[in-house]
Amino acid sequence: MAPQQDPIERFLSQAGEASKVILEVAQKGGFIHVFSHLDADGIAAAGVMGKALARLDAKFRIRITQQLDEKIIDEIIGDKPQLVILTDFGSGYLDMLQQKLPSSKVLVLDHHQVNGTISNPNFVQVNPHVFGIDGASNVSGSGIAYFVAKAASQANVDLAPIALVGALGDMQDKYDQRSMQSLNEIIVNDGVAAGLLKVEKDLTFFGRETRAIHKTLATTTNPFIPGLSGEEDKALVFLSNLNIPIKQGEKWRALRDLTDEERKRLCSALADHLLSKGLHLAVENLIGYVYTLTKEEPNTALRDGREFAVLLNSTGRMDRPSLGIAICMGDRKAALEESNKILEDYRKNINKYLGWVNEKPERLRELQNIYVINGESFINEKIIGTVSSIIVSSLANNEKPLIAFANVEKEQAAKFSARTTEAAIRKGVNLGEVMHLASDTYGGKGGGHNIAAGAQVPIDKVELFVKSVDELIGKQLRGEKLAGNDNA
Ligand SMILES: [Mn+2]
Repeated sequence: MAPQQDPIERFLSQAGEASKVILEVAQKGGFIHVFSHLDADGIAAAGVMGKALARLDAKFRIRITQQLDEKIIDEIIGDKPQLVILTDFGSGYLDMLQQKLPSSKVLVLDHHQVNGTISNPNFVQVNPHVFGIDGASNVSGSGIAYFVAKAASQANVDLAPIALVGALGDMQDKYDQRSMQSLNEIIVNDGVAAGLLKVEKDLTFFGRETRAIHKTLATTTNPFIPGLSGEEDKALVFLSNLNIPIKQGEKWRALRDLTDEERKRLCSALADHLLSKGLHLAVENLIGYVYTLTKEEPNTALRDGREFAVLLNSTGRMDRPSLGIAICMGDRKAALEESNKILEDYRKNINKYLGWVNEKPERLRELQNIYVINGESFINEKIIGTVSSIIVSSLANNEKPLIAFANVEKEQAAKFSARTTEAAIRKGVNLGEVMHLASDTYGGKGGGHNIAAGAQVPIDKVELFVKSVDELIGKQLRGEKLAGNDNA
């Protein structure tokens, strides 16, 4: 199967096929259902698709769910849509979808690993993995939605910044100095050419648009800065020693408010500080690409791509995804004000959960090949993924994946979130494969990416599942092939 054509061209031509289906159904006045995933990327994907459909005067509705299961598919069937569009999920469930939706038109716009094959001619899948493009780092759900929207109408190029926000939400900025590559790079270039994005090198600390500088320094964990990370008082002293004022009148200054000269002073002082602690590698992580949405108001979370992503994520996790979608579709008044409040509550929750895990050492168990956190019914199952993403970067052994779970009481199930690092990936770990296989064995469902994956498992199978994950990861680390792997 030697591809004659460039993978990117083949991907784009498949996006063109999907756009034809949308145009056809919209023209006939057909009813379109968009289903998308609950995280920042899923919400951005739904927003991109929603805007594109609104521009076609299409009849549509959008629903956001945490996962795709048979119950949700049954609800879709009940509404008899002429077209179902799945964004940011679907590729893991091709068999179930085809079985349940034999006669509807279905678009699967997903970047997760593919399970099963498509035999129904009513199904069109746009997934980078099919073309040998890495879906974990080269395009996200929002990006795929963007390429389909752009194929439908060139006017949708103004959605490039939203597509980029989704990719940042999925942490696809993992190339040199946090740059983007492949399909994501095309999105960035589109946004820059349209005058909607500015890409520049700066300190990549989170909160450059909205957070007081000393807080930005104290909350930065990538890189971790000993003596500053987690210590606001020391960050204040550090800035004062550099003669960098932290306030302008009554207002706290954010990183974006620094003059070029102050910024240089801060960078070199931070570099010296890290070098004095022997952290040569961390110095390289200080500076990277930052993505500014130039049409957004300064000092708002929407101005910085990474902050925008966190805001979208918080609306989903706090059960208000429609706010996030409204923002992606252009709403800036009530929706923005409200989502700022949601973001604040979300941050409070995360801090509460991190505090809870740290309160007792036994809440972070270490097995042979993995770490395990049992969030019981204390950690909200919708936020367990965020909690594991934060904790995995602070673990003593960064080659051991972290598996965290919380109870979903009304379904008598546990929701698992698995996270690991590039170091473990290089040793052969693939969490998507492990979560898929182990959940399959114990009557659950799971899958995802090599570096981040999830599963839902019946509550009485939790211990067996954890044991199985530990063993499967062990096999991957020893270079053994896992049985039953049907991934492409
Ligand atoms: Mn995604």
